[in-house]
Amino acid sequence: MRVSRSFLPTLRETPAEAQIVSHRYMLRAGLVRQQAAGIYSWLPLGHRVLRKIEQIVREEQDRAGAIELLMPTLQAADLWRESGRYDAYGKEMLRIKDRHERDLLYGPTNEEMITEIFRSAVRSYKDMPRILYHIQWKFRDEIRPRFGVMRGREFLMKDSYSFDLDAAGARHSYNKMFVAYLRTFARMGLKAVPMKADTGPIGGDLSHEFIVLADTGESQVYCHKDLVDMAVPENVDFDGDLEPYIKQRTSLYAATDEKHDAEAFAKIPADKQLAARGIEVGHIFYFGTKYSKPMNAKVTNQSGEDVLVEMGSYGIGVSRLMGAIIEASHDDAGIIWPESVAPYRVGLISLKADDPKTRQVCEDLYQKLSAAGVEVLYDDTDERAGAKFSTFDLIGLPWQVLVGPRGLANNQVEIKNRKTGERQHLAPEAALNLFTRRA
Ligand code: 5CA
Repeated sequence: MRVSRSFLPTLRETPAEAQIVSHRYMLRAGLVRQQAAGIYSWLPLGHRVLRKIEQIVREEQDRAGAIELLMPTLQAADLWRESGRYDAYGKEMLRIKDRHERDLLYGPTNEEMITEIFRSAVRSYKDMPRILYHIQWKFRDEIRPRFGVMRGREFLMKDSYSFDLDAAGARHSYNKMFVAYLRTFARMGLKAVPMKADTGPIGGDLSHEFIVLADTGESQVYCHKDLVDMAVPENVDFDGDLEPYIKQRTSLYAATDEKHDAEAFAKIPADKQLAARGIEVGHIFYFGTKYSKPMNAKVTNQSGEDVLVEMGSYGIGVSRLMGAIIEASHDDAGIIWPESVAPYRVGLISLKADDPKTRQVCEDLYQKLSAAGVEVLYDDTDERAGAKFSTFDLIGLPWQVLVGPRGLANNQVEIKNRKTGERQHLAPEAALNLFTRRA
């Protein structure tokens, strides 16, 4: 993408309403624009990051055996009357009437709808177990939307739902999502710790929140320090026994405020106690027959008996993750994107757009990098170099390639690593090789 043809509305001033660094940088780097309290447009750069986060979530869901579908944002109130949650959900639910005066709602979550889909299609143990998921916008009329996309009213969620014949099967599905989540967050450069959590309006009695530690987080959490840097499971057989992965973590103390047990926490050696703030990026629930019972979702088991399906649900805050990643990875100059979610991998910066040689080398690098599949944002404008440096530091692409007449006099371009600040001076062909030769 050429900056001269792009839509990158960055801001020089720090918007007064933004209290935390991720919100400030998201507005300043032109990732999002607020349209109403807790409701955002995703501008081109932010949209690219959102799609990348979504894709990592999708790949790890698929790897764990979950199946993607897509449900609508609007739901019929009658469905929620079946489970009893239409009245129970309260003011957080956005209720709408259509032209026929029928009650609709903008989905805050999808347990009812997925249970309806499942019960209408599956009758037999032969089609079990299954985990279904979608990545779809949700609306919750939060009383205090804040911190930008962290606590929005409209937000993007990945929500999965598992269907099993019995409690043991449901536990295995829960474990699958538990392990998939560890991998998902690690791929985004995040250290997310699973912690015992409250179930709130979703219900059930087994639940973990996945928490990214950050001083600006909304949750107060307590855990054993060793959980923070624990290695992420690799080469997992999702059909095999997953309990060891789970036990390795749940045998150490970790709980959110609501589930905190001060006595148990005090038993952790003092130097391993961690009381901190954190961001909830995921939340998983096992709630058995809470929805299948009122909604009469039954299947025939191997013995020919009709049994209620055992269910769980598993959420990831896809849009919230963008804020969490920035909270975890930034400096005073701006965002530092991990390569896996960066909107572009390389920023190619022309230091003198009207110099013919500079232009020629930039154009050549841009063509060749693009042809090799490297995502490049090429600043071909005649803006002064200093302004370009600060914009590129702000938007945080992992690599900058600086091309100008002074370097080219020695046949060199400069490569800057945004994270380490390291600079290398290379011939243009060597710079090209650096990015096109990929493991
Ligand atoms: N049905 C279950 C699991 S699919 C559910 O809705 N769980 S939840 O309420 O915990 O939400 C799942 C995830 O969505 C949370 O862990 C959080 O990361 C994200 N989330 C929840 N509310 C918001 C919000 N207001 N703004 C941004 N993200 C949110």
